[in-house]
Amino acid sequence: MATANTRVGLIGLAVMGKNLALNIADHGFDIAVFNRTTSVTDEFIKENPITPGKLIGCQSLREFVAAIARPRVVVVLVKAGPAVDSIVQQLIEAGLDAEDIVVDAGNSLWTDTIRREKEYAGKIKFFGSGVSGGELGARFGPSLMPGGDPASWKHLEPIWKAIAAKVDAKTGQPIPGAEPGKPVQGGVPCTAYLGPNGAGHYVKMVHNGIEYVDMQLISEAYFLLRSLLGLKPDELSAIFSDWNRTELDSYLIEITADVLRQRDPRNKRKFLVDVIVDAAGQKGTGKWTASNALDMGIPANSIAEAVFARCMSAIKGERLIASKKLRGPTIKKLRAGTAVIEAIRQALYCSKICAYAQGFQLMREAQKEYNWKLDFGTIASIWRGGCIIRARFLQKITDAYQINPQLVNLLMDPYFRKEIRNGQDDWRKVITLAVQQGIPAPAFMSALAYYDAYRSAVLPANLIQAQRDYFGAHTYERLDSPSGEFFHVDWPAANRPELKV
Ligand code: NBP
Repeated sequence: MATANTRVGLIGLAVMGKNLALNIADHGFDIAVFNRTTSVTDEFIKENPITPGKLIGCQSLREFVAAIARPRVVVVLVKAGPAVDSIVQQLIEAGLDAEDIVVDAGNSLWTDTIRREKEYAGKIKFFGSGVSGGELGARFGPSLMPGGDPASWKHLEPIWKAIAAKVDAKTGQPIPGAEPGKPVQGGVPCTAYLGPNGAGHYVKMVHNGIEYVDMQLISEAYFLLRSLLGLKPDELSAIFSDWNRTELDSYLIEITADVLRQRDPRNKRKFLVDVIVDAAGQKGTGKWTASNALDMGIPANSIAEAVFARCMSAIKGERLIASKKLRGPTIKKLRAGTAVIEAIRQALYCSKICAYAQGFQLMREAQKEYNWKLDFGTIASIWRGGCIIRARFLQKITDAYQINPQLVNLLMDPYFRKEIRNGQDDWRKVITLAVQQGIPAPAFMSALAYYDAYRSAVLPANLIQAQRDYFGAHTYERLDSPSGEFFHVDWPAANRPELKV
């Protein structure tokens, strides 16, 4: 029987769990590990004989629970959904008690986290934490988004702060240099307590919704550059590398430059991107964000558009048939001048600002709905390093919310107002070009529609209200009467002589 010589354990040794366990061990914490398929645990222990903190492989959940000293911190990284409940039930049966903390670090739906916290109260303390950064992030420093009972956070905090990505305190730039067994020293950790129950998982979901738009915008920029200028992938790679030295400096732009210069392993004369099927997959967190925006009545149209763009890409068979039947303009190639490239860069940057504005607007509404007090400056600051959307401009978002924590919309911040003022002529030119030439750019267009609608004192919704009142007696408010006073007209022309023509 194992003896309790550690405070932390981890369950689920797939991509994320293995790497997070090694990261925890790198920081000197002994850690007990368990995986449902026990051969995976054996291999993991065999492959990693020496780590600064000891890895304790367990063959059963009873052995696992016994290996951890109370109060236990058990990090769960199994497939989101019923597997989480199944593991929690089994852990309770194996001996976890009311003082022990189960940290669900998977991509769980925030409402499940709220439900689980209540359901398991008195048996264990259930805590939720988003983890972003993929395999490498988990291994060398992810962005961690914890939410739940503050007393549980106190037990998790030293581990989470140790293993999180670190950024420079002054510049907000990620501190590079982590290696196996040699964690980064110093810097500000990319984690902070975000709020009770589902707050951490909610923020992680919105992070993923923004990630969907970021990726869609980059792919639209790539497609426009390619379609309009006829550039090859390695030439496009050079452009993205250049952009990575501007305000667009970010992990996703950096990996795009890498992806575009990658040759096909089967045929080195080709580029890999050209042999990859143009049908994007999705696991659901973008859809959750978009459908939550619909539920709450928040105009996160670019997030929804990015999800729909993946859906459109996935009906490749239909698109192939339609491409032979449906006519549009023939694309006329432009000369590859720097002006077009810069215009597309500006369009990408302005659209990106709108995507973040939508994500933060959504979180603002959610905090009212769930009675959270989200600190948007802190959220932006813990996304500066470790996560997939890490980007230089997150420092600017951090600054914007630190200057004005009550900021209603990111677009109203003086810095971002100026950036869009500078870039919007180019943004509009690029969208005009896309429309004239018949090149799909749905996220660019939806972001501009968001910007134009948000800055409009008057929208055509007066006509919608009149139509609604006409066919459904839904009533309307008048500009010349106090808000909250509702009117109805007996519309049918038969009853209203002045409507007869
Ligand atoms: P997966 O999401 O692919 O899950 C595989 C793990 O879940 C394996 O350890 C598997 O055990 C275990 N598991 C399953 Br499936 N059903 C189980 C059950 N009923 N009881 C116990 N264990 C069960 O792993 P992942 O990609 O490492 O992701 C883990 C979590 O982190 C997920 O929630 C994911 O959404 C989230 N996440 C993933 C990434 C990423 O880049 N992959 C990034 C951020 C967050 P087995 O070996 O016995 O099948």
